Amino acid sequence: MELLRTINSPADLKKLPPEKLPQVASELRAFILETVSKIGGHLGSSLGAAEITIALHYAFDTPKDKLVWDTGHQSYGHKILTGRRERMANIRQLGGISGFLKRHESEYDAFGAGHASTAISAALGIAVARDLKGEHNKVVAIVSDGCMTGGESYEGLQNAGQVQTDLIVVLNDNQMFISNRVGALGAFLSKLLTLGAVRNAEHSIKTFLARFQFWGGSILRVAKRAKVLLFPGMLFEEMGFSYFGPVDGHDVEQLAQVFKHVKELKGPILVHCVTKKGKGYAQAEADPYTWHGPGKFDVATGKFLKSPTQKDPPPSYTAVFSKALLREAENDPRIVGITAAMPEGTGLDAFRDRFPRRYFDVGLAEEHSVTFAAGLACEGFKPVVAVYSSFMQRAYDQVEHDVCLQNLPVVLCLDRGGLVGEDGPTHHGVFDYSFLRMIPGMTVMAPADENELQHMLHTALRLDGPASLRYPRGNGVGVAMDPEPKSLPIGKGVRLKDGSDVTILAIGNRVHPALEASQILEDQGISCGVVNMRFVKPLDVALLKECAARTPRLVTVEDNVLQGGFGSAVLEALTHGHAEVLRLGIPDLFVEHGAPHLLYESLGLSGPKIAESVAAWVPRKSPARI
Ligand SMILES: Cc1ncc(C[n+]2csc(CCOP(=O)(O)OP(=O)(O)O)c2C)c(N)n1
Repeated sequence: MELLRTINSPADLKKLPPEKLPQVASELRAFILETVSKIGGHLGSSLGAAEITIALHYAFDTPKDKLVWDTGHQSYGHKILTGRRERMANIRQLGGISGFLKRHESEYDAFGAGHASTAISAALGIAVARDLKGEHNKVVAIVSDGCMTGGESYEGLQNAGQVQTDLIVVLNDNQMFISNRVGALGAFLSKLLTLGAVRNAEHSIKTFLARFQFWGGSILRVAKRAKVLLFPGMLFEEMGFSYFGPVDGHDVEQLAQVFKHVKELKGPILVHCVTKKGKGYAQAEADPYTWHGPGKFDVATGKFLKSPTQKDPPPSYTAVFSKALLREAENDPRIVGITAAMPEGTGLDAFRDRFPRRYFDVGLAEEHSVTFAAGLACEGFKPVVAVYSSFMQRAYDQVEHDVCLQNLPVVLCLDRGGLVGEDGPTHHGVFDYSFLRMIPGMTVMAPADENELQHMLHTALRLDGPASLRYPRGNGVGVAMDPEPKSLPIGKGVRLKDGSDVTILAIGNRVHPALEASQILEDQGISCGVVNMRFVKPLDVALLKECAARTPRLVTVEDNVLQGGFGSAVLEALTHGHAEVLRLGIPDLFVEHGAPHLLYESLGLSGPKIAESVAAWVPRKSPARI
């Protein structure tokens, strides 16, 4: 790490001669590998973007020039070069730096991210603001090919083409998403590469760069335009961008030169860089899916280090969903499975392998996935859209306008509901109860455990209207699985335990912590009932009133924001002073990253913490009972 140790800001990087940049790249990779191997995190994307990162900071004047990274999972190199090398040791850990980009973390993080396809729009906004202020800095959006499949990227491109301000888009084309690339854009980009365009373009770029200094900017643009038809980037040219590439995204010296030159050009520019995901680590190059976001591993052998876990852990919710969907689909040919670029993450990969004709990976396009499902439902199919809770936020209008308004039987399966952990606030799935329950006609459920998940899927697929079920990241609670799925009564909760002092009304993956809490409370002499409400909507109002009649104190527990969530629904239903209600849930703030159990603990949502809150709220009957 001889060179990297001396780089504490991009200014230090710029002191190096260009021929030293390859060494910086290899040291940067080694550092990223060492960091991720110890604590897990995103790996392949940052390894692949090493040279682009170095060349950008070398060629541009950051932070005055703004780098806007799409998604941010490829930004480890950027963090290391911008003064956060020492802090990488606790990236994604509670109290440590984020695994994505955060404006408050560094002046070099021009725009926060975590969700895909926002960079071009954000960069255009920053560029237009620069123009309005009469300033002259450069703005660069760095977007990988997967993020280009999200509709917002095209919205940004077409607007930038119209505005014609100075904006550089670096397309980092590694031919991979998390999983294999899908979609027509990929086919288009691949065609450019198989035409031998990289080699040809390298030559033409060299001649182009050599001639550049003799041309004025406007002559250059005309000359470039004249070559449009010969150039492979016609799509982008047609959208008003000047296209350069494909460029070898691992030739750091050439990249730095290209960036130095394009930054002098006027108008929107797109530089198409070809890279390899996982570059420099053989295992990651060979299996980019596994190495997209690995856990701890041994760098030398590439072997994953097992953390001490239970001997036979319960299956993950994702695995249970995956299996349950297969069983439903075996019996009903109308079921189709839809994912937005996350087949493995959502468990839809098994469906893909079993029913390839009924499986659709639409790319990073959640909005499209939902309206596409609505279209299928119009024609009698039963679409299951499997998307992470936080990414479903993208498709809110589609859920409301295209699905619910037409009462179409689309099933939204929201994985990663609740606090997801190390990915942090961009990925926590803590808003869906609120944003779904306000839509007329929507059925909103959350299973308490993996067994209930299979029943809820079965139930949702038999509804004559839209439904959502949300379940958490990680393993189930270890309950026995019923051999056959069954339909649950709609809008009905179940009383799990009686109590005479207080009743906890719990939903989703807070049901089992609520049971734990009630046991702790019993030990303290507080008689605590527990209800698994199962449905946020329709809410079991009759059961609520029954509980209120038994114990005048009710506690709601959810891992959704308190604003408008399950507890709010309970309050709305219990008018006219039926009961006093204590609501436990996610407060009105964005929860930081960290291990889920630590986050649940710190927010008072673990079993013991729920018990603490309830005990503090329920008046003691007599000192003897304490
Ligand atoms: C809106 C949204 N949907 C899904 C994701 C999950 N996700 C993160 S990175 C990624 C793949 C991105 O592929 P690409 O842009 O090609 O980047 P690469 O990892 O290949 O560098 C996906 C699907 C996300 N972050 N945001």
